[in-house]
Amino acid sequence: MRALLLVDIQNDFLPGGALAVPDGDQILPVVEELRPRFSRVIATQDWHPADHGSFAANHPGKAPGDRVELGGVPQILWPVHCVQHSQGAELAPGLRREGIEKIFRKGTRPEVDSYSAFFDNAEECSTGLGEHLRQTGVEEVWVVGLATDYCVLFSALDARRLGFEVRVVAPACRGVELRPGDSARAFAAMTEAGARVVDGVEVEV
Ligand code: VGL
Ligand code: ZN
Repeated sequence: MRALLLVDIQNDFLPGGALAVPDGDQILPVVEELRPRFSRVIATQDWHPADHGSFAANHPGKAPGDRVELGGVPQILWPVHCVQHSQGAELAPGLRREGIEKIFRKGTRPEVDSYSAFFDNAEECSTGLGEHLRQTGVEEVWVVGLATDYCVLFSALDARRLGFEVRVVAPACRGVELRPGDSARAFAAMTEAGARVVDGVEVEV
């Protein structure tokens, strides 16, 4: 069985949001067009406490884009974003709620970030997504969302590592592009790991 994984399609990652992904809103029509072809749809939400260690504001003298170590792994510092229960953490208004069977929240522990929908960046804690997919008979995970070069990338890599077939629908993803070319490099890394980057039209009904 296949499932569609909606990665972090949240207000703060849309234009005007705290960590706006350029053209992030343009994935919405593409995502909605894909959805009817999936009987299983699962979402993730970046869901940080206000004291989260990935926020530059929580490191005196540091600015977004600076690098530190967090949870024993390298960490890029971000603007405050997706704070639990804030408007910015809400799923995008243009994203239909009906039919989303479960939402997995990540990045909830202040001491480590979590780009992947499956594990935190230190690979210590599972969100439960992998177990859920396996227990409910999913073998093929179709990944869409924000951002290509962070959460989509790490989610696709972990899905491969866990043994799932992975498809990433490129027109339904956008990247932060801190450095130009980051999204292209992310797609290459996903392909290298055995994921197939597709344009979506080949999903069978
Ligand atoms: C993300 C940076 C920080 C993402 C989340 O969803 O790609 N990126 N937190
Ligand atoms: Zn985050």
